[in-house]
Amino acid sequence: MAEHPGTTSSDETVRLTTGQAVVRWLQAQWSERDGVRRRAVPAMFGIFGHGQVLGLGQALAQDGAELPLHQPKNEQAMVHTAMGFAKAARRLQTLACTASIGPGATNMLTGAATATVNRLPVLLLPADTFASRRSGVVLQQLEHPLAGDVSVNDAFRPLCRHFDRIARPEQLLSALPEAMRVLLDPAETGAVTIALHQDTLGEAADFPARFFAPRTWRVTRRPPDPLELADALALLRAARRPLAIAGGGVIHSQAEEALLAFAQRTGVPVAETSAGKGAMPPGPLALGGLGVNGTVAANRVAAEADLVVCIGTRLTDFTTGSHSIFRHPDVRFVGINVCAADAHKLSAAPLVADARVALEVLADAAPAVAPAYRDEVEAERRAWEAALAAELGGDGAGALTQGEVYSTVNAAARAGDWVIAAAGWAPGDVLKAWRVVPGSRAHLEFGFSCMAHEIPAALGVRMHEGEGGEIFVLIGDGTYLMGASELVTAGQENWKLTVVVLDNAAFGSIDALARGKTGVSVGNEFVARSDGRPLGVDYAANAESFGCSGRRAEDAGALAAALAEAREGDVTTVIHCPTAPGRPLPDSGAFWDLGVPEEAADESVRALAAAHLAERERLQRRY
Ligand SMILES: Cc1ncc(C[n+]2csc(CCOP(=O)(O)OP(=O)(O)O)c2C)c(N)n1
Repeated sequence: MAEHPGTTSSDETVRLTTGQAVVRWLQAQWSERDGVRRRAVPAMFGIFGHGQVLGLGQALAQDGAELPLHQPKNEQAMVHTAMGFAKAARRLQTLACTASIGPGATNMLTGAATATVNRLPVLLLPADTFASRRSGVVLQQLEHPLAGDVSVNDAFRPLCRHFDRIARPEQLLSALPEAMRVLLDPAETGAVTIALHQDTLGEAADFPARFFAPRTWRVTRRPPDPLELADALALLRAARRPLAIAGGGVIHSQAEEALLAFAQRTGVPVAETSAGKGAMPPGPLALGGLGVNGTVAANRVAAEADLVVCIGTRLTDFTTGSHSIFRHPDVRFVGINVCAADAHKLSAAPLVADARVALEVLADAAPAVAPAYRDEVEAERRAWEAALAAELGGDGAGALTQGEVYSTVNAAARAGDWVIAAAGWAPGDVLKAWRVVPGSRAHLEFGFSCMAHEIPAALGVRMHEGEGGEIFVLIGDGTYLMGASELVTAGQENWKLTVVVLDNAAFGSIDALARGKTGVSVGNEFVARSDGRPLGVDYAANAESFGCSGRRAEDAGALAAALAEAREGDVTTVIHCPTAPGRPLPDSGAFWDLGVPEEAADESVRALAAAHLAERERLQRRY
């Protein structure tokens, strides 16, 4: 990028407003890993209001030549877009998101939480009240009865990995570098918020010109400590039935090849978490998803594992089956993670290190498993694949099933494609049933499982990846209804997606969960209050109204044809698939602790609760 004039003399200053300084500084920031350098924040998304239209809008117009502004249709959505971009960039880049004071800012809260939970960097720049209080209570200001210095932006504090508020221009000199440090630190990253007071944004100061010189942030690969490594190797040598779990950290670290080499050299089978989907290519040692949304094969091997090597995973209760999956009486854990808090989970022997470096060292030093164990694992994998294949077909009654939709889309997937899912049946089903074609990638946001993450996140992936492969978005009708408006942005920016809407006329997964666990379901079907008739939303027509191509597919053949057409076309396609309700894929066999109603008038509810408590007693272990 062009350097700004005057960066050579150490005394030189440049007079800029706070907004102009933010815009200039962001353009000068680069990240570097493994010798490859890229812009750390190559673009900004924003919806303007009175809070930042003058201070930041003017700055972008004047100084933002290399910080293009993109317009989302909802502030929450743009944070999801930044997450998709960051996931595709393996956390080495992200986007800035700016929102106005008040509702614009609070619309970003859900996005902030989603990013932080998923350990994905996003830079949020909400406008804030008048620092000078000159204008009194500004439009959209919350007046807190007990604290004069609180604004709605304080709600970001628990949702972010770093929060700051700028009341004077010169505070940027320390605030911006600290924000970037957190964003690019693999152990600390998540949402970072810098709240910008509305009046401060327009206030000018003499900044040292050197502050705006290009700066490269090196993202290092933390090597394992020799003592921690020795402990991990001792455990691997003693293990008879080891299992590895690949989490999102494997993907962020670009450790897929190292993982495969480790597995092939040692024979240690690998199961994946949602964030780690696609870390291990399909093959003999790939057991697929682990836990509640996992495969029977992975869960059976996990049940008898005497050593679990957790790589880049947060070990949520969906992965651990609410602490019920690992049942070997003497099971031990190794935690490979750049984040020490994760490395220590389940009282693991910690190996606080970059996943790729750690796996490369372990692959050279760890022993191979016994052939008999390898055969046993292979038998489990084959049995699962046969059971899954039997379930992926139609239901014989003509209606499309969820399994048919996934298998038809999966059959259309090629190297260079992506699949994205976040809430409802889709992320669990993709974890369980989707084969990530080598050379393609998956993004399952199941840390926060935020409905309406999918389409905006897919835009972020497309923005990062450029033209080329297909980006398949698998969503339920409920999720479409919650967050389809970014389809307009897709057309506006010419970012092509292929969105498959599974229409079961309900919040189907929650409906099934409620019925399965309590016998009753309240408020989950999409029916008219007056007479219970189905709402009959036409999702294809809705998408057409946004400028997309809309298709309706009622059987697998029509879906395959629509997918082929979508690939050939150059606009976003939404394929509306009415699906048979209540036919999920084969159960993983894992336990999930939802809690129980301890009192209920209905005997059948009490019986279900008692059965759940008995399972909890039988299966759950506190390590
Ligand atoms: C923002 C948000 N609100 C609520 C939920 C809880 N929730 C999880 S899945 C789901 C239903 C999703 O319905 P749909 O998109 O139709 O998918 P289906 O369950 O039918 O597969 C709900 C309400 C959530 N995950 N995210």
